[in-house]
Amino acid sequence: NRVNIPFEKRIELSTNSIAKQLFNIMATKKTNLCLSVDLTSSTKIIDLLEKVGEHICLVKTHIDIIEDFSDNFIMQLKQLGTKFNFLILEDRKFADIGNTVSLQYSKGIYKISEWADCVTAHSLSGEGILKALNTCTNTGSKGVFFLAEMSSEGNLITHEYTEATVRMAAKYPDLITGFVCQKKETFSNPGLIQLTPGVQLDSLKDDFGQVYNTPEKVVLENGADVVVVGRGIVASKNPEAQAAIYKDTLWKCYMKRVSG
Ligand code: 6AU
Repeated sequence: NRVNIPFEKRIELSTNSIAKQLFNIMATKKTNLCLSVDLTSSTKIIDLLEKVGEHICLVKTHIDIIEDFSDNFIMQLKQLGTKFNFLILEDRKFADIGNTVSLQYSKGIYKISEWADCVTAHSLSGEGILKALNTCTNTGSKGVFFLAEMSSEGNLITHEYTEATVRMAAKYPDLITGFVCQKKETFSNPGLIQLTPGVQLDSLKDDFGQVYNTPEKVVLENGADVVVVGRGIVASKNPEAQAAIYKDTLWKCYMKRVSG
């Protein structure tokens, strides 16, 4: 079972270079925490990452919510990634036809393909989306977290949709880093990474349908490899201390999972 294999053993089972790097970072830094920096100020994002960079394996951005975006921000973000050894996931959730996605990925103001180690994408519009992302040239290695399930209440994803998504991903072993999903049964390939959002220690839901689980539930029961925490850290009074708490709690759960 993939969930019982330690990250360092899963490196060689990966066929995507970002998955290999991420497994390696998690194993060496001893953290499976992904911070979702859902802030609208680039200076606030940089300040926060200076404080919490040591605790995370991955930072997740929504680049289109930033009000003072600049190329300098990207440069600083990349520098912090090198300094603290974390990767960057742009949570763009591409969902259009392949041709449009290839433009959204590499053009416009954000030029995502030039700086994001990996991106998220929906399977809704079909395989063309993966074909497009695969064909687009970028500067280094790249990866895709494919959305197989969502955390929000009343989402329209069915079991059949999830299964078809996993089958679609299997055709692009070089490109797929893993799945954004909620359950360990969703896929079995130990070379792929389960990225699970919807985690908070102090809350069960928000006002817009987000559903939260505990670290124990998502890592031990539901098979999460990398856990996404946003407001649990970002909106807390002391993000630095909170990040350390999430990191320790999540890592303990992972250690229990692979040793038991
Ligand atoms: O911890 P939160 O609720 O403050 O933030 C959760 C983050 C948000 C969402 O856009 C994202 O995780 N997310 C995703 C992702 C990562 O693709 C999928 C999903 O099903 N639920 C979800 O919340 O930035």
